[in-house]
Amino acid sequence: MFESEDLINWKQIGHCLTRKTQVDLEGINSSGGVFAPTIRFNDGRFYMVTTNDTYHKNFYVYTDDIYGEWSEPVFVDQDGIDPSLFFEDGKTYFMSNGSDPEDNNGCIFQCEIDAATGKKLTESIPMWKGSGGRYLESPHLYHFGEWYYIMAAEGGTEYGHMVTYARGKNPYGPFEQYPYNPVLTNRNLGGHQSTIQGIGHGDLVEDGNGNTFMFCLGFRQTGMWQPFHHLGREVFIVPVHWDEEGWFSAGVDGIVQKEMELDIDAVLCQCSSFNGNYNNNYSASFNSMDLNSLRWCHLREYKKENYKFADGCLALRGVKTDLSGTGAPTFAGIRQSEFNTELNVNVKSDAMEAGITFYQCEKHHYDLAVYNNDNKKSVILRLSIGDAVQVVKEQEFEEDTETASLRVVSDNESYKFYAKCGSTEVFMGKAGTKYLSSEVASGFTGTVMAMYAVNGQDNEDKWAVFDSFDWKQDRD
Ligand code: 6LW
Repeated sequence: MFESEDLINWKQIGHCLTRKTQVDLEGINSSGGVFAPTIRFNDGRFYMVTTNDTYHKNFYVYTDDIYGEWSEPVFVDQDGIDPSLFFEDGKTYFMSNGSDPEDNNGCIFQCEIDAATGKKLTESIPMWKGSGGRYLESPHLYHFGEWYYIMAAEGGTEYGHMVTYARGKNPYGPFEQYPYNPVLTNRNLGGHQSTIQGIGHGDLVEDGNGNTFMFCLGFRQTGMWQPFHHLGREVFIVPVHWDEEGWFSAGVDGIVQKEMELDIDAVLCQCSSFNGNYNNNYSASFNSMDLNSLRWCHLREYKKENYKFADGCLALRGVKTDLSGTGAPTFAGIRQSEFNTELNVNVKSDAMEAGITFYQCEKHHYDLAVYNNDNKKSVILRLSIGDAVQVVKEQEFEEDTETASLRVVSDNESYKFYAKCGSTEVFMGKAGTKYLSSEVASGFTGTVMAMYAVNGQDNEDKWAVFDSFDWKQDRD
């Protein structure tokens, strides 16, 4: 959850799903779990509606305090994914994607529910079949002036992605589609014209000063001729312009550009991608992030007994679960949100293995770690790329050395790994960013840079102490 006063600078304020009773991720593969959350507000209450794609159930949680805890899940008995809510005249409309039983083509279905219980009050009926693109998803309904607008994503969250819409006089339609659909897409731009691709999943917002914007997701491929993205999807904002007939257009001629100047009353903004902290240089260290920081990512479950933070150091106790499974290893990471990064950590470890990993999913990650084996302590660089898992270099600790300094430098193309476990720093190797990309590893989420620890048994009281964690990124 992020909040902003200018739609450009964002501050993380919390998470919606923080308890196993809301969503149980045990055993779920990366990019499983919840899909496409939508936030809506009505009558003093915030709602976050989403799909648990592992159990194929649509549900929402709600809160009356956006800075506090969210409710237990309220399930809605309608199929499909990418649900959304629309509130009007005391009615709550629930919509999600699906396929029309008549012709099995994509279709948006809608029903009315009791917002307090999720109980369906009307049948789910087909309301719009999109503009004809594949994978009709991510529906949202709006009411501006005399028209209801239904907006959706088509093409799938890859290079064919696009935003389309239609309008009608009734919340169930019939709807007439925008004559110039897709209203927003970069699918017709080659990488040489824009490395911003995969634009879809639009959602409209008004800034209270008469300006309308569209938020959407997309990704940045690593280079103009490199159709690979390893940072996951990112949030983009583009301006929306209304014409006299009540149609709207978005972006610049329907595309998302890296930056656009907008001279409007309330918000002078550069429309670009941002990741919650719209600053060119990001940094983090134990000076600014203790264990309570909202920015930490863990895998599936945070077993807090295995994490200690004291005197500016983070101590991790490994469990038997390692990075290659779908359990909950001891893991504390931050999302990598720029191509250019440098990560430096010092670690003193009694654990079987402990260090840093650049993690895309169970089968795609690069690990630079201290390994304790039969009284020999060394630093290893292990590359896991699908079924190819290899320790590509091992560097033994020099005598009387207890702490290893690990360093990783990345750019669009590669990660370079270094280790100092004696008198000099050693180059351990390099690995391509493309093998952590969604195009190679599949999935939707981006790379997480994390500290981790693994032990031979679950109850081994062996810890790894990271006494410094210094991470900086730079937007090119
Ligand atoms: C999202 C769906 C999709 O729910 O990806 O490719 C899913 N399409 O719209 C995860 O973002």
